[in-house]
Amino acid sequence: MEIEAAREVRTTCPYCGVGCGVLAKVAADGQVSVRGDPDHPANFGRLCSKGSALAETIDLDGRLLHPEIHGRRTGWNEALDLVASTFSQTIAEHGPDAVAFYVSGQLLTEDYYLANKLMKGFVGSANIDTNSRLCMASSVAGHRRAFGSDTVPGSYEDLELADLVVLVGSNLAWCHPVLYQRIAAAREKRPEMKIVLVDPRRTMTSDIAYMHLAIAPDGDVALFTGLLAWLGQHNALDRAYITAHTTGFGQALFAASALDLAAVAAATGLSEDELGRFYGLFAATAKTVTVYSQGVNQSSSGTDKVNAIVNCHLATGRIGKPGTGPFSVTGQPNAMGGREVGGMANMLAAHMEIENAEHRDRVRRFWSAPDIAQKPGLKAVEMFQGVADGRIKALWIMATNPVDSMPDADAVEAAIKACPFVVVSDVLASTDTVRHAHVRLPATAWGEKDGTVTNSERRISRQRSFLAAPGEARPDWWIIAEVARRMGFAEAFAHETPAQIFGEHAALSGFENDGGRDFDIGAYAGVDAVSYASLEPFQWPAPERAVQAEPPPEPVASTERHPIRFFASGHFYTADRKARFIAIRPITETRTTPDFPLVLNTGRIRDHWHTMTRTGKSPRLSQHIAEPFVEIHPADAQHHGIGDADIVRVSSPRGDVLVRALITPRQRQGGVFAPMHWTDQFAAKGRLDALTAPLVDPVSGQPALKHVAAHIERFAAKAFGFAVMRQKPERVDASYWAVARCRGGWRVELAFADATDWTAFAGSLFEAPSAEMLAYHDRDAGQHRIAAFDGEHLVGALFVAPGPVAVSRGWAVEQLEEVHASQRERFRIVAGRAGGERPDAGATVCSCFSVGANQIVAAVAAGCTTVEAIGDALKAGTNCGSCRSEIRALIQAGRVQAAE
Ligand SMILES: Nc1nc2c(c(=O)[nH]1)N[C@H]1C(S)=C(S)[C@@H](COP(=O)(O)OP(=O)(O)OC[C@H]3O[C@@H](n4cnc5c(=O)[nH]c(N)nc54)[C@H](O)[C@@H]3O)O[C@H]1N2
Ligand SMILES: Nc1nc2c(c(=O)[nH]1)N[C@H]1C(S)=C(S)[C@@H](COP(=O)(O)OP(=O)(O)OC[C@H]3O[C@@H](n4cnc5c(=O)[nH]c(N)nc54)[C@H](O)[C@@H]3O)O[C@H]1N2
Ligand code: SF4
Ligand SMILES: [Mo]
Repeated sequence: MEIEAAREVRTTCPYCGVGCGVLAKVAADGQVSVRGDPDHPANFGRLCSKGSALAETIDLDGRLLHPEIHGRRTGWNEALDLVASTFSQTIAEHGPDAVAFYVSGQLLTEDYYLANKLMKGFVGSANIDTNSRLCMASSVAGHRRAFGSDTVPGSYEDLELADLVVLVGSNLAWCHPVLYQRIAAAREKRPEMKIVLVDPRRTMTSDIAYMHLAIAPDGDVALFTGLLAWLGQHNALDRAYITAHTTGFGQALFAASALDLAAVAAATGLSEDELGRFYGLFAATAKTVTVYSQGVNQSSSGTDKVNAIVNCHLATGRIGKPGTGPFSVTGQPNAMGGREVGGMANMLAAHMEIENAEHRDRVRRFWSAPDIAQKPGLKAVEMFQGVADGRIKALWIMATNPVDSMPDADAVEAAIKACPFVVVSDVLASTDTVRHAHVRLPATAWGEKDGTVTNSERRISRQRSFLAAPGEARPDWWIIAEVARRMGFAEAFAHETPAQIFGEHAALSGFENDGGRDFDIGAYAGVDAVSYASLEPFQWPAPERAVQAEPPPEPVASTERHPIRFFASGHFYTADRKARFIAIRPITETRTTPDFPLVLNTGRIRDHWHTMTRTGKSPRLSQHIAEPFVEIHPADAQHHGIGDADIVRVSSPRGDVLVRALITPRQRQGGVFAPMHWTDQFAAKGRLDALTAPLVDPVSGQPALKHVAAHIERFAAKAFGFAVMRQKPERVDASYWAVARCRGGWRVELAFADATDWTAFAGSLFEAPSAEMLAYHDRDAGQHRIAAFDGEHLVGALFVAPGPVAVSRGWAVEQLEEVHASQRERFRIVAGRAGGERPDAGATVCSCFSVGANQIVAAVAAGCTTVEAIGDALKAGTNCGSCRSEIRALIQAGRVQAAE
């Protein structure tokens, strides 16, 4: 037999905006493995837990493999014809603004470019918006107000060169783990480097922080306007930079001076002493980078937060120089690419402005477009309101799951259900959004598709396919081009490869661009297939001309590894080429009420990605945190009568969820935090966005997803349960359930409002009528254990108790893969204290080597006092390193205990 040599393909991770290079290998037997690309300048070989587990997410389980109309399988021709004719007809009858596309930062640039071209140039409406509205819109708006363009000035290297890194509303350790690791490594080399974390919660990122400012929700505008005033008072300004390269400083400083330090302290919930120490540190450290993310963007004052931060950098001239700059880190793998193609309702293409007639004319001529959109379209929240009130009659959703991720998600779901025509392009056959589509279009997934993405430091990298497209799945760009052709725009959508699309996009960026527009990759205009195939990661700008025309070349390249930086010597993209200070007055807003007295803050966990459509497939990633939870401060928990591991109902005026209580002093008092990831596919009632409000930032239109008034109460469960089983349960008849993938099958956490017939319940859960059932019941104690066997193999086991079930999760999961040869062995599952004879590994900390918290605690007790020693003893933390901050926290907790 001939053995095929394994192929290794250079591609890019499809998760976060760090944009790590990945080497994917398909072995001769078809097994896929991945490792970090040592030559990629984003990660130099590193990958986090999610990147490392990519091979576990590419199976075909649950994939949408054929086009469907009203749930019926059909061929591409029929589906595409129906989409094209319905959109055309709707436009003919009701005008171009009666249709809309809702797209995603997870599309590749080529897909995104065509979607935007079709809507803005050929439909003639700007009703294309994207989940980036929920993610990056405030940064875009802030950049445009200050710089005249949506430019991220710096590079990742600046995070390593800085002496002070201020992380604002960013849980870098969990959400941009490889960047976090780069900073942690730099700090290990230069211990004088300091990190300040500004976050209402003490997240895992605080692990490397010199100072954690547990700011009050939305206190950021006050914090940074206070800083500007302080810099002014303490003579810590770069007057030369301000004079030469900026306008509006006087007004900004005047506005900032409206609050004195005591008022800033009141608005931020920080002490004057804390403020003084932070302000002094900032003033004294020339090499400062301020990194910010959703704690800044997802706010009703998001754009002001961005400009309050940018103001401080402009005032100190800390921009564009090595180790300096405001740095908005992007969430999705192609959030930046989406901005480059103008995929938002208020942008055009190639960083041109829809409000600018000259720009519209230029794009129209370049595209030979009949009907270029004349005005901005509906932004995400308005778009779904437009769907709800019937203004939008045909909607096409691509690569996003708004029924779970949009604020006021129940209203969004109702709008989608009522919309006359909904098309969804997705890779899965059943998500909370896909299930409402009239037409389902199967898209190729990561590993099957080709194109480019741009990461947070403006670096464009190739995603390359290494797997064949399954079933009839097709790339998103192909689907869009086919629909466009069928709508009568064949000439403008004649592209046959992603390379042709990228070449056109690059050409537009350079078209009539004499240096007046920041986004210019004209060097790649009309790139040929061969060059595109071997395209190396590059940072923009990459203009066609070697030397820019007057004004002098800008941005300047540094001498180190030649990263490109903007704005060291001014040359902003405003009319006078000066940056604008924005005068900002902080407004303090109280959203809580006596009925909803707590601030609900929402966000992410380390090992899950958004609505879990991919990470939910990985047993390793699903073990880190296996159910939805709410973090509550001990004082608030006590006040509301909530105990650890209780089930809690979190409600807002819009809806409620049922989640597990996690009581921790890491949470600020007066607020609670819950993750956004759980959907109807994974939990009984975990869709967090059913609670969030469609309240948006007035400038950017980005929703305030981190500040929602909420109420918590203990759910009075009569019984709790835990089960493991081979097959995913079809239906779970319990008030609370959360299902997660595990090795050998699935695990379910349960809680019940009333006791029930447990044997019958187990039967319905395992759906194995012919299985041998073994049971142990202690009715007085409310303890029940039921196991079902198929010969020597466990089909499922259910453990019920009156309080949170104490069985070892790790032990129970292992039983699924073990052989239970004798009746005696089988009976052990239900007899005695299940797994009691073996130590429980505890909640998974290290996903790569499946090491649990209890194992680490035991190793600490046995004398391992460093992360390295734990690594030597257990291997934990030695692969991707994403868990190193958690290991360090466990070591510290061990030390505290030892000292007590
Ligand atoms: N593991 C994982 N990584 C991801 C993702 C994922 O789903 N999972 N998604 C990616 C995407 S699309 C994005 S956008 C990024 C998001 O990355 P991050 O923004 O880092 O993540 P979040 O958890 O949404 O929010 C960050 C922090 O903001 C804090 N915060 C809340 N309110 C405030 C406030 O008023 N002020 C301040 N200063 N902080 C506040 C929260 O407590 C939280 O810790 O992550 C990306 N990376
Ligand atoms: N409460 C709360 N809500 C939030 C946030 C928050 O912090 N708090 N964060 C917001 C932010 S920043 C973001 S970015 C959003 C993310 O929210 P979503 O975009 O809704 O989340 P995903 O789960 O990433 O959805 C991606 C969808 O695309 C599908 N898909 C994957 N690959 C492809 C492909 O190649 N082609 C196609 N056509 N489909 C594909 C997946 O199966 C999935 O259904 O959530 C927002 N919502
Ligand atoms: S940090 Fe992790 S999730 Fe983000 S791109 Fe790198 S490997 Fe992927
Ligand atoms: Mo995002």
